[in-house]
Amino acid sequence: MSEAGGRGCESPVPQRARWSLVAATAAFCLVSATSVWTAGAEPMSREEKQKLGNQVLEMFDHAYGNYMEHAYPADELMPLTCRGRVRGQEPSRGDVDDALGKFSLTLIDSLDTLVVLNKTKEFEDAVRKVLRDVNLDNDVVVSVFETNIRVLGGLLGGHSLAIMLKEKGEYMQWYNDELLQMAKQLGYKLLPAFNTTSGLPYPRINLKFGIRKPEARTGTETDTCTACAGTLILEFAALSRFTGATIFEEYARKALDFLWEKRQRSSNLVGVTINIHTGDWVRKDSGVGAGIDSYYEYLLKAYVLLGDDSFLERFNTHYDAIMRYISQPPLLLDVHIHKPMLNARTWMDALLAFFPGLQVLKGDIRPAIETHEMLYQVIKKHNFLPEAFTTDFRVHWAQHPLRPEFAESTYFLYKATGDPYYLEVGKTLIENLNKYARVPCGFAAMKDVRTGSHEDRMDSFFLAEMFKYLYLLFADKEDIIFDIEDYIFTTEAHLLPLWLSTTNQSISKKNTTSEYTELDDSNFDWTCPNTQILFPNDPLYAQSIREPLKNVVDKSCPRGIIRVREESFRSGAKPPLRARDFMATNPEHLEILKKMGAASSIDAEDGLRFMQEMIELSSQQQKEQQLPPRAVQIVSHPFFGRVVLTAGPAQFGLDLSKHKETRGFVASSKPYNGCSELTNPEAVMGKIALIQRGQCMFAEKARNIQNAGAIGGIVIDDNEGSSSDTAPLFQMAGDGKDTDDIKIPMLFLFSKEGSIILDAIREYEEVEVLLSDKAKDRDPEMENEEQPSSENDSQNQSGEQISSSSQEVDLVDQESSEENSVNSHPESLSLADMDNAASISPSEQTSNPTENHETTNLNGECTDLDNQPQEQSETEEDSNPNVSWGKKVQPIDSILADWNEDIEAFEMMEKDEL
Ligand code: DMJ
Repeated sequence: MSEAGGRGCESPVPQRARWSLVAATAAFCLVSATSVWTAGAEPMSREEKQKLGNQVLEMFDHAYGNYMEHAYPADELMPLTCRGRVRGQEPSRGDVDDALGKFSLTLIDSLDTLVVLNKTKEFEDAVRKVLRDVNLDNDVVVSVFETNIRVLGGLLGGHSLAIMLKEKGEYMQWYNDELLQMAKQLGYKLLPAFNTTSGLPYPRINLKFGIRKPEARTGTETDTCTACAGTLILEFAALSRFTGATIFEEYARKALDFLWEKRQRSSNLVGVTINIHTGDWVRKDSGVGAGIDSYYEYLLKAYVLLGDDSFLERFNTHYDAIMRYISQPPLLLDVHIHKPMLNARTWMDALLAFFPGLQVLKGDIRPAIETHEMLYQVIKKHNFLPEAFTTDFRVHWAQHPLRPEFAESTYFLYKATGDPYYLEVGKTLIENLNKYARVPCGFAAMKDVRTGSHEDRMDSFFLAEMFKYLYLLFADKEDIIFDIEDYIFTTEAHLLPLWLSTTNQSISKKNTTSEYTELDDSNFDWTCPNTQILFPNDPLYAQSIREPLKNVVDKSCPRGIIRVREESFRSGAKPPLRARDFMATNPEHLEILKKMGAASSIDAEDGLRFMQEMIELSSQQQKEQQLPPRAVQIVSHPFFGRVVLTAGPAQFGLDLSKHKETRGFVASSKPYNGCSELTNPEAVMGKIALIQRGQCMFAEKARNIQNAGAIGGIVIDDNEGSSSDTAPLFQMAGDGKDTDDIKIPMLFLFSKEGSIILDAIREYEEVEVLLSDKAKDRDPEMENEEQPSSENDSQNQSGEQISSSSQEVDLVDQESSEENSVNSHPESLSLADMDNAASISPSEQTSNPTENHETTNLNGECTDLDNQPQEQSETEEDSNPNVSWGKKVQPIDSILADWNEDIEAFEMMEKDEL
């Protein structure tokens, strides 16, 4: 353990006194570097920083203002249809909806952001609204985790800043701990979730009926995610220490203690999901992203906030394991807890973008800079961080729900290094948000970062976190009305005061004394990061770390960076059979397969990996069959390209991926189904015709509108309420005849997306759209005209909305939309087919269809291959849900089914080893 502490860490401090000092120093160490930095990237002027800060304020106003005007008291804003998302009134989105408890989620999540952004008056109004309107006793089943981090955290953050303001003597003079009382009420509502023998909470709870009552409609779950059970301590301990009711901190500690006990002892890693009754790991893969992320975050921050050394010891133990097994700079790749040298995945999820920020708090700056740089390059490629991306930086899951993690890490890295490079990064984030996510009624999540299409969704964390971190990034001390260093950020960026470390400590003393005597200090890193030592006489430190990674994303070739196991270098040994190379017709391969698991532990390990790769490959194959969506971008006033709808292509007509986009005004065809010669050719001539799905083949519709002079067509689903949010896209198939005569482009929109265009026509009459394979940048002139640069302008902007009154989206439940959805991939390639595709290397075959396929040429450079996979298709007849789909049996599925037994055997083997 080094004692190289910064100011405040220099001399050994008695343990008890250290509790409060630790909290203060952790924050202190983050601020000191900003003044150290003197060179590197071009410094940003104070004016420029202020301009960007003001831009963040204006953007917040646009998001918050539209939520308050069009959605409140609903939980969230639906920015495309400009209305509130009320649970039960929209098609279910599954688990995502468990954050919605009919408690005005976005308002509560935004409370402390208002104060950070210096909107004290608005904060005062917002608190009054929460106290007046919010009901925490709804008959709704909510996620314990989300309710804790967003609502309990939001109330506590609001309370923390309310008492700070009250003490200052100007605002909130009337405030009498009312938010805290609400928080306590909510805390008690969550406690029944902990009624398990393990002490791990149930993942869901009914706010009115708890867990056990028959009306609760929950309590049968057996599993929860590690982060779900391990991300409670900050809010629960703060609640205990604010109120003196110790039970909350006790329960959260118990859950953490249990997780710690259950860590895999040889790797010191935890799995993604755990059985809340038995404590068995249900998913044994382990990373720092989805499902685990904030468990690690809360161990370190619990130490900072509560000054309890046992949390630091746990964190450091896990951190060592993470750096040993998961960190493969600049990548962070999931592994198996029992076999940590085995990668569990070939892709990373966007949630791990918080990790560099946590590494800064830990004081491990180098890998933080590396991972952050890699993530930034992925962002530069796709404008946003896709929900998941492969080790060779292709899109794996294309959505982006405006997550704040990358902005969070950018802020912490700037605080630690003072390197203006991170200000430029923040500027890019702001530009991209305004350019691609801003819609007239708020900011819309990206449905597909490749096409730029939107989803009717603006999550509350966008207001709780994104604007806070972006504003703080550009703010100087005097721009914030309180000292941010006196607070710690929860995982939802809510602010809790560090003085809690010395308040009501009885619980921590009670729970931790015995453990202290057993602590192994050798693993302790007691020091806080000292930026003077991190950047000794070298202000170019961060830049020198980034430099070698400059082109890591652009120059990467498929699968280039994945770790090669040491064993594969065993001299003389044959490299293990990889799933991507497997040929079912190759007897040698079959022989190797048979041996796996039988001969030696190395073979068994190869076997296990092989199975995992097969599963991975299978799911990748399935993904590849999902077709590249197209985009319908509304370009006329007041949209100006800001609303982008996800559309399905056609197997006939102009291929938009190969040709320039088609732009034109839209007109409804008559008859609307387009199944006979149009009676209104003058209306559709030179325009893009809107046609309703049904009654005849897609190709027939295309011919009819083409004959009437249309330059393109959009088929709108007749299944009311259907949406690309809940049903997979398909491509419109021909009619079995030669379709070469169809020259115009045809796209398909589900009903919900289609109704956005129909509503726009009702409201604005002239609606112009762009049909393309990827949303185009907006016209800069229009951009200037429409994009207010000052706070005041934002009101004008939000005045121009898509009217929600005419928008009627019928309710469809998840089940029925799933029934209608297309699950089969009739034209998918089997493994054997892939082997025959001799000109394409195995790694290329796993590429995503809409990405450029890169391979290495003789010069070692990456070149593009354009390898269009076959796509899923639907004809008009296919669309009848009663007609069964001709599913072609996929050899890989049957192979996997045969191997299920083997997989179980491998799992047993793993258990036996424990
Ligand atoms: C937030 O709600 C929290 O940061 C949480 O820990 C995980 N991520 C979401 C936003 O992406």
